[in-house]
Amino acid sequence: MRATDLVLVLTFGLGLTGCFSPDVSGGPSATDGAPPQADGPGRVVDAAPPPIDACRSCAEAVAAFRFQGTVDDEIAGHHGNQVGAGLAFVPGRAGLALHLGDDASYVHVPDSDTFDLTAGRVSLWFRLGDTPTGDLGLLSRDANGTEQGGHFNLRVGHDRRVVARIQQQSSPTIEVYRCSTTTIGDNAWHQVEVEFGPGGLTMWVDGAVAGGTSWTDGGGQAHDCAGAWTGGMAGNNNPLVLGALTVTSSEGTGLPVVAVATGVDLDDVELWRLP
Ligand SMILES: [Ca+2]
Ligand SMILES: [Ca+2]
Repeated sequence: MRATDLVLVLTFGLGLTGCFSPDVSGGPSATDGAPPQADGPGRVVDAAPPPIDACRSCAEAVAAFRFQGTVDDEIAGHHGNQVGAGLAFVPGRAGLALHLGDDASYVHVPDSDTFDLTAGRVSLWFRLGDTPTGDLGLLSRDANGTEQGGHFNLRVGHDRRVVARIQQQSSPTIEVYRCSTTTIGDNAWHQVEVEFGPGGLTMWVDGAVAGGTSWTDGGGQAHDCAGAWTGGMAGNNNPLVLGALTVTSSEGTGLPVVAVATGVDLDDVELWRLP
């Protein structure tokens, strides 16, 4: 186990059940309950409420989870599996949202080669509820270490800052973070968007660029949030997990999960391919 992941294990051990809820709209979204409709090149419109910002040059919708009573993908059949008995569908920002009710329940989406985005965009909406202390895993396509390339995860950190991490198989391992400067402490809907690839790595929270320069994890280790990076998710054969992190899992399994986002509501999780 790498030192970084060991720190994360320790962090999660202290606060195993985190949760929050996301909303993705800064880009292409589809209207809840209706099939996605193209609105210009590669864009899908979210009818209500309107997206915070427009999709930045998206080329193709890869997956979209609206949680209208299911954990199905409405783009290409990358349907999720409900793990645990604590998931529920509750009134969300548009239609229903997914509520993560306990520390053993999350969504597991089997791996797909179409998730191996060289240039891509991940976005979602979340709402913190009665969340425990510790990290709250929003989305993870990760595993312990970096045996495979392109590991990615997105969380609300122990300090309630929004943090994205991407890793690359290398020697030594390349790890690049993006982190918000503001903290999320309310029970309102927030959107996080991350774009990666040749155009660089950028994260937006509620439409504003997340401009933190460093983030200290729950284990006390500081991480650079301003490093340049142009890699993507290529080479990653891990499942897509929603509502937890998989930073200690075995490659390709998504197990075990940590930092389950207990108490968080999630909505409009979207993956896009960028040109
Ligand atoms: Ca929804
Ligand atoms: Ca990893």
